[in-house]
Amino acid sequence: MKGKVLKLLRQNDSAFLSGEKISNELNCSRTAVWKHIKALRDEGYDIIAVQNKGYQLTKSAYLLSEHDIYSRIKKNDLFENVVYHNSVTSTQTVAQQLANEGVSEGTVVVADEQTGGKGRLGRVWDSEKGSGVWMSLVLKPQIDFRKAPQLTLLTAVAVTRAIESVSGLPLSIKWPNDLLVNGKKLCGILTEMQADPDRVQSVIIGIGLNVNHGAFPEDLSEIATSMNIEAGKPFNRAEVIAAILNEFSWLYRTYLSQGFSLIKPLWEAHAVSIGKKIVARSTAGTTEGYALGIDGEGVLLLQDNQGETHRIYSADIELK
Ligand code: BT5
Repeated sequence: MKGKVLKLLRQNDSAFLSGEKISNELNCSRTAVWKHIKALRDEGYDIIAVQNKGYQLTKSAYLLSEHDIYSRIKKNDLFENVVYHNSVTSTQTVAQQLANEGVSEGTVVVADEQTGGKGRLGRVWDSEKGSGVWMSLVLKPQIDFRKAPQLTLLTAVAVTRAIESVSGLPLSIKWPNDLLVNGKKLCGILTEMQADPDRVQSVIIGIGLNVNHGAFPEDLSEIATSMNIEAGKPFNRAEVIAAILNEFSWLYRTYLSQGFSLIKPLWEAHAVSIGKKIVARSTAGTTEGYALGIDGEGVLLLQDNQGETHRIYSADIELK
């Protein structure tokens, strides 16, 4: 309900909205409206109240809260359950626990800080407090487990489109899970799955997106960037999250009904590694060659210097 009050105030675009109008819209008493306004103020929203005029949201705070995210998500979306934490070890772990407990598909776990953010293969994901979007999506797609990596590519498309629409920044996708701006990493995606031999139980998609960082620790400063650094201004993280979730939900629905074929050209339109000389490093070894593209399943096709084509399912890619 608090989220709905916030949504109405925001829709009113900094004009006054009467308590009566809010109570009519939300079918609750004016006392209840006042209680929610007070709670929003306690969260840091700057809402002024003027007699005979009503309420006005005076500034959009850069705070993050589940109500703020919820109030921006379009109706009838896949994502209706947002779980927000100030600080967690990893949103992946929290989301996996929730999935094990039977939470519904479309649950989103967001944290302001991660103390043990995870990359792939046990790497560390730097998740500074108050600066980024650290979130995990719980999905339960009825797909063959071999297709789960396609969801990484779908997520890359969703995040790319969302960030471009919110900020105008041009993003490129480096197969399989890096989003780059000006050659530096803005976002990483981690797809983890629990599956039986014949069925996927849950897929947890982790998105780590650098939003308002002004600078990075020394070990990352050469390779990482943020929306703030690239665009020269901060962004409201709840708006960024909602844009990602809104993009993701229609792409995901399209994917479930029509497969990967519609996602593939959207992915290719942003791919930076295709058509280039690359080195692919994986636990199976290192292959150098020419990235031909991805196949209909999202697998990377790499032609080595002897002309042999390799199917790469998972690797770190370095552009030559
Ligand atoms: C990834 O791994 O890129 C996946 C990152 C997924 C993070 C999200 S945040 C929400 C959810 N909860 C989690 O615990 N994780 C997910 P990988 O391709 O292995 O890249 C990891 C490498 O990226 C590190 O070894 C660093 O070199 C670099 N790195 C670490 N933190 C970074 C940051 N904030 N920005 C850019 N690069 C970073």
